[in-house]
Amino acid sequence: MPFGFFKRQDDKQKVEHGLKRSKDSWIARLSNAFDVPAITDDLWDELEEILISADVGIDTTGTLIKRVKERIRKDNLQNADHAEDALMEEMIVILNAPLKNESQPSNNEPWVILVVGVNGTGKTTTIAKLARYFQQQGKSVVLAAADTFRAAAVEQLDIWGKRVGATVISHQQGADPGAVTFDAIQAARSRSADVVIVDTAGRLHTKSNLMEELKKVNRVIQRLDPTAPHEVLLVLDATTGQNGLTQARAFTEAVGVTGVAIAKFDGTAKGGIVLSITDQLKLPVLYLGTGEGMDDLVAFDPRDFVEAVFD
Ligand SMILES: Nc1nc2c(ncn2[C@@H]2O[C@H](COP(=O)(O)OP(=O)(O)OP(=O)(O)O)[C@@H](O)[C@H]2O)c(=O)[nH]1
Ligand SMILES: [Mg+2]
Repeated sequence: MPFGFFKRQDDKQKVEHGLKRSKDSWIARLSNAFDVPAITDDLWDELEEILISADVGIDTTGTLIKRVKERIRKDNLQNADHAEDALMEEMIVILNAPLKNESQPSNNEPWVILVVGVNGTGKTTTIAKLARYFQQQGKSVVLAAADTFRAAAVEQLDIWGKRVGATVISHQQGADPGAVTFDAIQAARSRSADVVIVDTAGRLHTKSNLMEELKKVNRVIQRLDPTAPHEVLLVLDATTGQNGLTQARAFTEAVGVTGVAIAKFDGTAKGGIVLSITDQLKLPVLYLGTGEGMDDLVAFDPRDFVEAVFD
């Protein structure tokens, strides 16, 4: 399991809030589409169009429709309601990508979560939300201000650290991100902290020197604890659409992404992107960011998500 993964009581409401724009567009069309007396080719065409408009992507849309058709044929179903149920079930199957974080820290060692992504996707905010979420579970958190590149990045993390009550380890701007990470893990050890979350500078996935720097941070972590990092969390901006897939592939190649957090989910009408990510990348979506506040984070649950879509 991802570190400290648990569902909060209001997660479902937050998912619904995150889906608001989607509800006003493709979700409304989706429920209307099944309001027909029988399953016809028109229904399949309509579904295809709606799912693609939701950013589910052409390939994943094709897979979904194929599997729904197979279910319909196998069980000899004729009713459009049955097609709707079948679509729900197949969406859940696709969203349940296997977890990738297999290693755990040895006794008393902190969990290390490395957070990566391109510029401005929502990394630092997501880290603050995660710190808050872990602290609410009684876990102690150390944040590593390893974005030493952007002016004010350290200050931004400091402010969040104070707000949520997490220790922030930082150096001067321009310092070596590996050295900050090293110090943060050592600090976490000496305080017996439960988890270290490493904030890294936003970087374009196509810039090989910047990706090399990230690999270096990863190596520093691995040298301190061969079981770490225990999670490499890629933060994608929900409004970026299919380009997120390209980013994910590049970061996976560089540092082995184990899970995805989709920030700014409240800002997109194309919530179908989650299906595209889990299907095309076989990476689990672990969290959704549903606002700018520190509690606007949802532990992603495939069934709750699909139920919110079809509600
Ligand atoms: N609406 C909304 N805004 C968000 C969410 N997550 C982050 N933001 C906003 O997105 C902007 C960028 O967030 P940051 O956390 O600074 O992004 P970052 O990836 O750390 O940026 P760099 O460090 O510059 O690469 C801020 O204005 C955040 O408030 C979210 O879930 N919903
Ligand atoms: Mg940042």
